[in-house]
Parts: sequence; structure tokens; C-alpha cells
Amino acid sequence: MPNPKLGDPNAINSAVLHWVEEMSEHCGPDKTFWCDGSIEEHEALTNVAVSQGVLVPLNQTKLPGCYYHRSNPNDVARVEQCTYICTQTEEEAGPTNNWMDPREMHHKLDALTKGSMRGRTMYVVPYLMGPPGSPLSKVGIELTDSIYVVLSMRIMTRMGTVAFEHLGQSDDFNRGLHCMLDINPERRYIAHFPQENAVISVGSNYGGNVLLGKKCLALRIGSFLGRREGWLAEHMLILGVEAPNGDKTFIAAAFPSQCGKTNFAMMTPPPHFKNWKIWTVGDDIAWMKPGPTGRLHAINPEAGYFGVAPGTNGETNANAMVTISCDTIYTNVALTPDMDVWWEGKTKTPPPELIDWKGNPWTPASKEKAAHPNSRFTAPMANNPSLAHEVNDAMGVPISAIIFGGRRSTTIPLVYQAFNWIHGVYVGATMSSETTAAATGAVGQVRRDPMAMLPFCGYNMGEYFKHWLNMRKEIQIPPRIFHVNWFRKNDRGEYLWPGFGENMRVLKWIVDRCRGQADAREVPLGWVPGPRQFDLEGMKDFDASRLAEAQSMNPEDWKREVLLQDELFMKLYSHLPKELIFQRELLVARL
Ligand code: SAT
Ligand code: MN
Repeated sequence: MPNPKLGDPNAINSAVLHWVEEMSEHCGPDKTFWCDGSIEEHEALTNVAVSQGVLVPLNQTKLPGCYYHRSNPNDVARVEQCTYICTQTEEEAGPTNNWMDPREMHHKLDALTKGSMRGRTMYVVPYLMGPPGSPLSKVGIELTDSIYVVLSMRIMTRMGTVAFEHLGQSDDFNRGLHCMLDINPERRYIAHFPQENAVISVGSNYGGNVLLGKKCLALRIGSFLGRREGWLAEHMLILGVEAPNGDKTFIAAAFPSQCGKTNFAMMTPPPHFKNWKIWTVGDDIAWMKPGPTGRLHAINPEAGYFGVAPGTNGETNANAMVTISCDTIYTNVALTPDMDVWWEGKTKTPPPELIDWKGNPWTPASKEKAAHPNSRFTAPMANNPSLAHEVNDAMGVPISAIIFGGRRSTTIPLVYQAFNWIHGVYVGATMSSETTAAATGAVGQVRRDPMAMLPFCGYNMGEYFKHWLNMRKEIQIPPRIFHVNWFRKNDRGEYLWPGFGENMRVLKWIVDRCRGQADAREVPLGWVPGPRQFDLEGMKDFDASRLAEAQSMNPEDWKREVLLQDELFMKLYSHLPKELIFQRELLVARL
């Protein structure tokens, strides 16, 4: 059965072989196809996808190597209510996760997946999360009957032979099974078995549910393994800030889905910041472990970007526009008559006619959006003009600061710094954000989203906080911790901060703080920039009084905020580290 392209069948990892054979017998595909990740294979599989109508070629003059995919309209986002953490006990999964007994879930999914690939091809997708040779990297194998998943995994991960080379004869790999079934929301499960290092996803074909290296392995299973093995798997972008003198400072930042991680990671500094440069290491996930410099070292386990299309344009993210100009799969955006792509916010005025994401004719008079609000691009990081040179470094990059941030239209100031690690963990643990279209459900509701990990933590959130606190002992030079909010609004509903490239100004203060080059003023929340420490030069219509408004802190609002934090703390009570309760008391006293 092994693909002869992979060489001597005896050299193939026998644990892999046995498992693939077993699953193939169970799912009953007509054919089993072993992916090697080569260019020839990519070309051949793309042709198959086009012939099946799964991918549609876009205008190859404007968008060489780009394809279009339209999903089932019932399958456009992550589904948290169908996502399960199947640990041995419910307590291990904790009150913020859906739980089912692993035996019961296996039983249920065995019934659904048995024979489910009859008449179809089962693709064996070996993939490596992280740079080859890195002690932080992990191997996964995803068995899938979706060619869209295969082609997306080739962009998002280091896919193919490289994974088998990294794995050798070890049986330490994530076992992922994905069966589309009939894309029925009633039979949709994204089930994680942390103790088995396994994931089974059925009934969906949407990225976050089915690209099993991403949220499933890199975050849910990853966070579980990270606690066991002494590292952190986080929903964080990683970027490098290069100063005019060549000094580089690496920063990781946790924001919930659709809060601008990709834009921030690829930011173009405003003209005033001449000779400053932002380098992208990753836009979504960071694996961090204490490293040789005494700092936390971070790798980006991914190799591509699964980014939100709406709002992306030359001004909000010029580097993304270049990145997605070739070799990109677009999902659920709108199409122009000449097979170019369009989404809300791509251009100021929409084209006169489009085909919308559901395949219907669309004009600017149409009531519905042309592109789905969670429409996405899947693009290789190699296309990114701001890709950090260190992205393939086996030891990762040393992290000087961690930023937490949510989407909050009230209460939370633009930026403040935590007093120390424990306070920083409290700031991250009490993070909140308004919900977005990245997950199905109501949009715009404030919820606690600790460290932006609420949908992605593979074990009890209280234990996760403990792990964060314990990590302090392992890190000689801990990152400074900050909180930001780009999304605060005034009473008229206008944003108080312009965001995007101007975020460089916040970043500059953060870098200066890490390097001991900027003063701060102490306020109840933490440290904030002193009046002369925050560079406003060259900003249009923005002065110190506008900054003061964006930074303002109303103790009454904050007392209410602390009460809102209690909801999560009560839920986690039996596992909540006492340090966090103490931090809450200190904050109340300062207020
Ligand atoms: O859809 S994904 O889960 O991959 C992206 C996100 O929601 O962060
Ligand atoms: Mn994400």
C-alpha cells in the first residue's frame, strides 16, 4: 500500500504503516494516496481538484497559481458547540470545554466513520509542525477524504516526506482522521483525545475544524502536551521589531480570532518610523519553551496563513496583499466577471457586479454581503515580503514581550504594562473580547477569553493558569507582559485609535520598555506611557488629548469589569490558582 514515491517500503515507519492500514480498513476508501509534498504531486492533485469542481482556477494573469473554493453554506466557521476534549475525566477537560468520555466518543465516531470513505480516496497527509530538526517541532499525520484539506495542508504546514524524515522510526506522532461525511451540522464533531495524541473530525470541511495541524494539534493537543513537557502552546502571533540600528526585539501577541493578528504580524510602520521594520515569524500560533538565552524561545509551527479576507487591502495590510497575489486558495470570497476576487473592504467602491460567496449574482444594491464575513485566504508564508529570516531557526526566536489584547469597545485602555509575571498572567487570564464571525454564533458579545485560548485550551483552564505561573521558575529572563485594545470607541461609536500601521507607536513603547529605554507612570491597572514617552509625531488629527481619551480609565467601569471577571473565576473555582484571586484583590484595592 505505501506509495513507491516514498522509497523502500521497509524504511517506512511501521507505527504509521499499521495505523494507516487499520484506518483504511475501517473507512473503506477505494484508494489510499500517500502524499509526498512534491511540486509534481501538487500539480496533479490541483488538476484533480479542478476536475472535481472543488477548486476553480482564478484569473491566472492577475492571480497566478490561485484557486477558488466555495464551502457548503452550513460550514463556514469553527463550531465550538461541536468541539470536544475527550480526557479520561470531565474534570481534566474543565468547565470551559465540552467533554465526552473517550470510549463513548470513539464508539459514536466509529459508527459514523465506518465505511464512510467508500467510493472515495483516503489521502495520507504527513506533516511537520515547526522547522525541520527543531526540538520543538511535532509530526502529525492526517487521513482525510478531502482534497481541499490536502492542498490547504500543503500550504499551512511542512507537508510530505520532510515529516517522515523528522519522525524516523518514532511512534510519537499525532493521529488525525478527517471524514467529510455529508457535511451535516447534525453529525459534526471535532473530537480531541489528548491522552492518545489523536484527533477525529467529521462532518465539516472548514479550515479551523479540519486542517488538523492548526487549532486541533498546534493548540488543543499542543497545550496539553506543553503542560506535560514544560512548554507553552499559545494562540499568538510572533513578530520581530527591527530598529534603525539593526537591533531586533521579538514579541508574541495573543488576540482572539478576527482581532487583527495577521495585520499586526505583517504591519508596515508609518512613514515617521523611517528605517524601522517589522518581520513576521507567525500570525496565529506560537510554541514557546525556555531556550539557550535564558528567555522563552518561540517557533511558529505553521508554514502558511489562514487569514480573514474582509478588511484586507493595501492600506490595512500591504504585505498580505502581496502574499496572497499568487499560490493562494481563496474560500468564500466574491468573484468578479474576470475571475478576480473581491471582499468587503478590498476596495472603497465595490465592483458593479459580482458573484457572491453563495454563487448568486450580486450588485452594490444587494442587501447581503458579497463575501462571507469569515471568508479566508490560505497562502504560503514564503510569499510574505516581511517574512522573518529566523522563521526556520530550530531554536526559535527569543521573546522579550508578550502582548494580550481583545476587541473591546469600552473600558479597556489602549495600552498598559503588567507589574510582573504573576500580574501579567492575571491580565491574560481575565482577557475579554467581543465575539466575531470566526466561530458560529452571535457576534459582538463580550465574553472572557483567557489568553485568547478559550476555544483552544485542551485541558482545564485553571490548570492552564497554574502552568503559566509555574513556567516563571523555568525562565531566567521572563518576557514583559502588556495589554492592548485597538478597538475602543467613543460615545459616537468612533474608534479612539486609528490602529493598523499606527500600532507601531504602541509597539515602539513596548520595545523601549523591554530595553529599559522608556519611562512609565503607575496607575491601578499597571504601567502606562509617560506623556513624552509615546511618539505621536506625524499623526493626522491625533494629539495628546486624543491619546488621553484612548488611555482613560474609569474606576467605576473597572469595578464592573472586575465583577464580570468573577463569572469565569467562579466557574473555574476549584482549580483556580490562589495567586490570581490575590491579584484580583490587589487590583480592587488599587481601584
Ligand atoms: O478558523 S480558524 O480556527 O482556523 C482561525 C481562527 O478562528 O482563529
Ligand atoms: Mn486563530
